[in-house]
Amino acid sequence: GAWTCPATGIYPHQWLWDSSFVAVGLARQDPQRAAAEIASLFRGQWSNGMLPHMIFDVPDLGSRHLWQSHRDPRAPAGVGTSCITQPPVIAIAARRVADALEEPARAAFVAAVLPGLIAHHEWLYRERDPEQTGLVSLIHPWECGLDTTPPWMIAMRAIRPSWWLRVAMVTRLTRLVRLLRRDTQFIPAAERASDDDGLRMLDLASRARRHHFDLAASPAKPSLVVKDVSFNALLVVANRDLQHLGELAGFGLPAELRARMATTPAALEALWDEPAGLYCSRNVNTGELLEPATIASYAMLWAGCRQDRTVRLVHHLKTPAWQPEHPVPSIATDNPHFEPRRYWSGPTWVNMNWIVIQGLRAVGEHAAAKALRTSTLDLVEKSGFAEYFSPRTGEPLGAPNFSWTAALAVDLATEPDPPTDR
Ligand code: 9WN
Repeated sequence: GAWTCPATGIYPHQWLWDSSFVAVGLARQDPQRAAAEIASLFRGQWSNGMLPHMIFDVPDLGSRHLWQSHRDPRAPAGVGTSCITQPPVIAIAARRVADALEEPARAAFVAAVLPGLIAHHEWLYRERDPEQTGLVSLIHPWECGLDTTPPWMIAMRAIRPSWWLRVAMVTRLTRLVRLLRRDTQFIPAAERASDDDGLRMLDLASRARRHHFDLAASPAKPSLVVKDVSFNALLVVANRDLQHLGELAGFGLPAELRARMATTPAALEALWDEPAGLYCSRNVNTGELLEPATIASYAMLWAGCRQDRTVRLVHHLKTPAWQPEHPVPSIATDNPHFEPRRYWSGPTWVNMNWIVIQGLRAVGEHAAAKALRTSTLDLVEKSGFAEYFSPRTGEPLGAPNFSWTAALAVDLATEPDPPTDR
């Protein structure tokens, strides 16, 4: 059909940033199909502009029960969606697809997707940054895309769970959840979120549902509201690409949106963690930076940041803790939270490597970008298109035949003139 699931079995639905990465790869081989992949994401768009992180395909009672989008008047009719979003990679992908298409298909594609893209970016600024800080807020770890990344998990564990989860934890009924978990039917539990973290994430989502997934309507506590560093850094890149698409279409973006977009680069500097020498996400409710810094920090290279901080980011990236046998680990290998086989707590992910490669190129670190491109392609050649990999051994982990691993490997392998080689 017109869209790609992340992997058969464990991920049978459509995810927002997965399909965006898939379109990046398809743009190299089949731009028309890539255009269809992007266009298909607008099936799920809400009337307030939000592009949801999931569009459901096959009936999945658990997920539909959790979100219940069919009860929300803002959700599209006849399409089941989640009620939260994911990193705004879609405008980045759409620009690449547009650049790959020839006229008149290009103009038709841009005209078709631009209004929806603008509406999504407007929603991000209007509803997720009502206080106009320049940084959008996320309300659930699933929104940041690096779901179980240690800083988010640590912040989440500090929140008092709902009564049902407290009872389940005290009576250790949480152990029974393993019997009900869908993901661990496909993937070893040691490579996924722990049972407790999984339940805490469900608890957070069902609480957000009580407040209609509306940040403005949610009580400050207990809730998790985060100014996420890689989400906002990718938003800066996406804003630039949205601007480019507007130019292709021959009209400027709405003035209010442009004004809000212009505030994000400077606002991101407030996420700098001087002792760590890296950028961190911020917990809005406590005001604290969320330690430890993770691979999310390096997305700032692509967004663009202060020159002295760029130097420190690049320096960190080249240290042994970030350069194990198969870089780049999702957190530094010398961090106490590093677990080489568990999901976003250590493994190497091809989508993050791809983002780091774009960032290194953006700051002129062409040798480092070339080395990472080569090591990423070597890893895929050795271990296949796995969802993630052990940064120590290169062992394939998570789902096999994972779509964005394949798509981004295609992108890297078939670049006609990799900037690193110039
Ligand atoms: C929840 C689909 C998605 C990715 C996320 C990744 C994982 C889902 C899950 O899979 O999240 O959204 O079931 O854990 O963390 O980045 O988009 O591949």
